[in-house]
Amino acid sequence: MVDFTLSDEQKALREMAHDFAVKEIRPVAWEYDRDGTWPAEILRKAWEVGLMNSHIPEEYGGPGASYFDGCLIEEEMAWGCSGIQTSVGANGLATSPVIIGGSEEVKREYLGMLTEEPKLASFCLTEPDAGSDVSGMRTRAVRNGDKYVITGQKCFITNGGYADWYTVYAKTDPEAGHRGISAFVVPRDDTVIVDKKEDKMGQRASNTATITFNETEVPAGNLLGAENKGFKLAMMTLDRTRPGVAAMAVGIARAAFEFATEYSKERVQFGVPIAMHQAIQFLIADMATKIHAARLMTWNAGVLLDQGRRNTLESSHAKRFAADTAMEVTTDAVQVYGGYGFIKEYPVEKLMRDAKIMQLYEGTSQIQRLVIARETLLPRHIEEPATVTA
Ligand code: COS
Repeated sequence: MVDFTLSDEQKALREMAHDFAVKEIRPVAWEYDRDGTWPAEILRKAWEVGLMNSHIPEEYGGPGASYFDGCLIEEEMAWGCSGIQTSVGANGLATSPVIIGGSEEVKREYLGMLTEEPKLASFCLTEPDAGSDVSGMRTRAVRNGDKYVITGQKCFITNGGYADWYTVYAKTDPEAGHRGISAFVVPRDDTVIVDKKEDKMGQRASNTATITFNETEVPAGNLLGAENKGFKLAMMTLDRTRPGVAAMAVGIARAAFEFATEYSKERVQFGVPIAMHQAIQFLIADMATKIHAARLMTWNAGVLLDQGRRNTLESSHAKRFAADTAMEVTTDAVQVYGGYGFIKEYPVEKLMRDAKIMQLYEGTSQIQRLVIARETLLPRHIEEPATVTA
């Protein structure tokens, strides 16, 4: 049976996340955006109430929330501020490969580290010359006895400047393309250098850094999954995290939609509130439909994961549609505000800037279309175990 009704527990969870966004995030969101303030205190509070690390299983000290429940949280928190939620949620991206591929010892140590204290971890895949083309990465990991030595540079790393450990992808067989990549857990030490904090268009409260690994040594046991299977681990991770990004995009779009709707009832032109004009009504109607569709796609992609099914296609549908929706809806919200929408004193210009990254990170809208086209034209039947531990 298909039923979109939330259970009482899910309603309570959504309400809790919404209250947090109202009380802790919204009051500072525009100020943090202006100043690029690192939201340390908000991260600590989110950790305390269980809105961080939601996917870490209970056996490692986490709340063990479902992917669907994660989507409910991410929409509400991003409604508050998607930059702050990007920082709150980034542990989910870094821990997913550990949950899928880490040994029991690695899970206990590194997932435990995040649940015992409000610490951070970052996902290091992208490089200056390897963005969409993951297999073009140059970072190397060389086995040396019972260690791997990692050397290379990663960029656009969310929370990179504040992370205590990193999930790092590196070439272990440089001649083998995507079949020569492995993933590792790398604790931060003196050989891990934070090179640069980016000054971004939007999501300015989140930290985005360049990280250099300078002959960083990790125990061989920090390998995630099998050697040379890191590409698959990255793709399985993105299948699991893209619904959360889609949920955030829905949150941004909803925030813009609410501001625009309220404004359209107050702003008077030609003697009536502009909401009385069909030109505005049609903009509002299209926003509402797109947000509704994006949320349903997001929920669908999350539910499939909770059922233990591969959701590559649905995850890309949701990410692509919700990200494009966030961009379109925030742009239209600025349009509803007219000239005022372009002014920083009004709320929607921040949302339009924030929305842009949704079409870029965790795979651009073009990469999502590429995945959708491949899955549609040449459906793959990948046998995907729940974990890929060697
Ligand atoms: N789950 C499991 N395995 C997957 C998979 C998935 N979702 N997608 C691909 N694979 C496997 C394939 O089955 C194939 O396996 P074999 O080695 O056994 O043949 C392998 O991975 C390579 O797949 P493919 O040929 O599709 O790889 P490509 O390099 O052509 O394309 C894209 C992969 C472009 C889709 C991928 O590189 C990608 O998603 N890029 C964007 C990266 C991204 O999101 N970056 C943002 C960083 S995080 S902020």
